[in-house]
Amino acid sequence: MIVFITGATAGFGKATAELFASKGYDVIITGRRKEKLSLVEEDLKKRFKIKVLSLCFDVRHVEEVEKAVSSLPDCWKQIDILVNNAGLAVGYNPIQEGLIDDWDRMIDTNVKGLLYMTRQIAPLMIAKGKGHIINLGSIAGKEVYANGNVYCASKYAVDALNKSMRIDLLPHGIRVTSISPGLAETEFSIVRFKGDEQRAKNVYKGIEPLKAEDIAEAIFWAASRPAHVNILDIVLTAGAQANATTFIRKS
Ligand code: NDP
Ligand code: 8X3
Repeated sequence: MIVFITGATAGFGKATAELFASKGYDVIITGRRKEKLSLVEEDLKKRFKIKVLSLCFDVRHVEEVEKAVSSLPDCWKQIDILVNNAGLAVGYNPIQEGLIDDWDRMIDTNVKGLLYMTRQIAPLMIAKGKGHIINLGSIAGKEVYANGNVYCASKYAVDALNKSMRIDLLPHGIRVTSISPGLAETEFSIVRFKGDEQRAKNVYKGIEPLKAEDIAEAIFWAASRPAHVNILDIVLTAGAQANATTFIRKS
């Protein structure tokens, strides 16, 4: 079995690659940071004795996505599961102060990148007559919060795409699942706050957030249900989080 995971140099993607590898899957991992990608590849090969293929590209660039997928040897094109995970939040401004470049990065990565990947890989699954696409949504794609504006909009778009691609792909035996986590501690907030580690830490202050491994388990559970079971959406939060805006923080 082959699982293709975008954004596996850190966070959920890396933890998901490790979990699938530990279960004997061969994995295709991607990301833009070549060194980190190579380290993950070496580590997975060493620890799990499975096959690993790493592809270094930016999901925002359609030509890079097309080249990466078309360059796969035929045996690697037999993809069983695609995890559309690569994504990010950038900035935390009210709409009237938003930076256009931040908006473009989020929309181009979270929405267009996911579409470019799906457009390349869904036909390979259709040719096999089966497959499973797992999209990383978010609690931010269910409810909005102050200053979340464009990030929330990008994840609402993922929610809509998840529902609509499920309809389009149903006749082809392809299951489509959304995983929609709340606060989880990864590189996410460091990226959102552009390297400000203290500000990133404050996001999780007084809370035990979800860990990348929790999300990996949800992804693996959805992917490993028998063929007659279709998991539409898993929304999961930390124990101290009730919805997008309600938390209990210990002082
Ligand atoms: P991380 O920042 O830890 O990891 C993000 C991954 O995405 C990295 O491997 C990064 O790799 C990759 N990535 C980002 N942009 C691109 C790009 N343009 N092209 C290719 N790869 C890219 O974040 P998380 O693991 O937390 O986030 C993973 C997904 O989960 C995202 O879609 C995020 O929106 C979503 N999510 C996160 C939550 C959280 O609280 N952490 C909660 C809900 C959803 P590289 O930099 O090497 O390219
Ligand atoms: C990430 C979770 O609540 O920071 O998608 O938007 S949140």
